[in-house]
Order: sequence, then structure tokens, then C-alpha cells
Amino acid sequence: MKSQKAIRSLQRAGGLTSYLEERRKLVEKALARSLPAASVRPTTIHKAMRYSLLASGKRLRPILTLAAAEAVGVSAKDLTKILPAACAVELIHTYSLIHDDLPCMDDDNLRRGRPTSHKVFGEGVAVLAGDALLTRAFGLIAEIKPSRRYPLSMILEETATAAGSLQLIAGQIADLEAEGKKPTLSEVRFIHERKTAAMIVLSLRLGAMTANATPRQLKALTEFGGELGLAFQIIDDILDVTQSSERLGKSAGKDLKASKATYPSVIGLEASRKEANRLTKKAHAALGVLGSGSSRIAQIAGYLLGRES
Ligand code: GRG
Repeated sequence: MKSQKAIRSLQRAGGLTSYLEERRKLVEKALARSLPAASVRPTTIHKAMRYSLLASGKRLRPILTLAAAEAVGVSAKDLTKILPAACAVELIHTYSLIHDDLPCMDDDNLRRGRPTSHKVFGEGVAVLAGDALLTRAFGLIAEIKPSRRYPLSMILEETATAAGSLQLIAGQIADLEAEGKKPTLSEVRFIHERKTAAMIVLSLRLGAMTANATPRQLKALTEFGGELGLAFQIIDDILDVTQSSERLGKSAGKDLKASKATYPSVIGLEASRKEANRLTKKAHAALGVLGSGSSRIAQIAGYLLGRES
């Protein structure tokens, strides 16, 4: 695997750091506009929604939505039309984090460097803030101006499937049921593909579909997302073991304590690193048909492999 130093110099060379920062700012502004102001009644729910959504997330998913659109030809100045889709995936992701942190699920105190929603607002409000973010996400989907090839009904159906009982919730329930057991590698993979990769695939597909990608381009980005999503979760598993809570902005070492289904617990740290590396290479290979348009998205995959938080 490339050294951290080599990865960082690669990023600097390609201007990835400033690209990510610019896209993050664009997303942050759109997210702030996507919800009612904290002063709108009932203020508690809007404060709670904004508290979790506007905390310091990496914004990986919405950035991937924008980057997928760029990879199939949308120019930087036209990205505003992709923002409703980008924000929708971030709202769904944030809802899932709030609910995952609840005492009846992972029971966590720290998220995005802050006390979790239920610690600040109480469990009832945290449940409702998650519900309201998920619901608002579908409101944002309705704001998408669909492209010629992909009607809004298709975008809606894909979003509902990725967030529903066959994908995100399937992964979460399998994760809950695997706790304290000794899952096989294929069971861990089942969880990771649904809990994490499905939302990453959705992020890319929404960007590509809104940008009228050709079927070949959409297929390539879908394959890329599947490999990247799994690699991303394996890295997340590794960081849980190797990094501090301070660095991650969430409780580190929890997977081991809660006997969670993770790659390191099944195949060990070194084999997990190798697997994340292998999947990232496969992800890069999937981008072949996109040509030079995909260079940014390929860089993002390399960056995620080398991330430390
Ligand atoms: C409650 C329906 C439901 C699902 C929960 C999101 C989730 C599923 C569980 C949270 C714990 C976890 C390990 C999820 C896998 C996805 C993941 C790595 C989330 C963290 O994503 P980042 O690192 O977080 O992109 P930020 O805060 O930067 O957005």
C-alpha cells in the first residue's frame, strides 16, 4: 500500500484538497438552506435536525454525487442543479447516524465531534429528528430536475430501495443480529454492502442520473461505487481499531467492545488493509469507460483509502 506521505503528495499534486474543500463548502451552504431555520416552530425539531446535519461531517456522499455528475460531463458552474440530489443523500445518511447512535441501537455519546442527538435533545426528539431528515430527503428528491433518460419516478424508487429494508435497513438489522456472534466473512460482507456501500452507490447514481449519464457510464459508476463502498467500510473498521475518538469525532474501539461484525475481527488488520487496497484498485478499473472525465472521482477513491479519520 502507498505510504501516507505518498498519498498526500499525490493529492496536493492533483489539487484534490482544494477540490474537496470547494465542494464541501458548496454542499454545506445547500444543506443549511435545505431545512427550515432553527427559529421556525416547532423550534426543537428544527434545532435538532440542524444540529446533526450541520455538524462537521466529511460530506463524502454528496461530494460523490457532484463528482459523478462532473465525471459524465456537468461543468462546475452547473453543479447547482445536482445539489438537491446531493443534499438528499446527506440527509438520509445523517438520519441513519442519529438512529444508529440511539440507546436501543449502538448507544453512542459522540458523533461528528459532538454529543449525539439523543444526549442533547432526548431520545424522543432524536427519533423524530431522524424521521424528519429522512422525510425531507424525499422532498429534496422531488426538487430534482430529471434528465431525459431518467424520470423522477426512477430516482425516487432507487432512493427508497437504497434506504429501505433491502439495503440500508437490511444492513443495520443484520448488524444488530450479528452482535456478540462470530460471523463469517460473507456475513460481514453482506452487512457492509447494505449498511454502507448501498448509500455510496446511490450517491453516485443520483449524480449520474441527474446528469443524464449514458447507460454505460451509469454502469461503470455503479460498479465503482460497490467496490469503493465496501473499501470505505473496511477502512472504517480499521480506523475504529487504530485511531482515537478525538481523531474520528466518534467513539473509537466500540466495534471490538460490542463484538461487532467487522473485517479486522474476522480476517485481521493486515488482511483487511490488503482487501481495502484490492477493492480500491477494482474501483479504479471500473472507471475505464469514463475516460479522463473520471480522474477526479478516481482521486477521491485513492484519498479515501489513505484517510485517517
Ligand atoms: C439506523 C437505518 C439505520 C442505519 C444505520 C449509518 C449506520 C446504519 C450506522 C452507523 C455506523 C456505521 C459504521 C455505519 C456505516 C457507514 C459509515 C461508515 C458511516 C460513517 O460515515 P462517514 O465516515 O461519517 O462518512 P461522516 O460523519 O463524516 O458523514
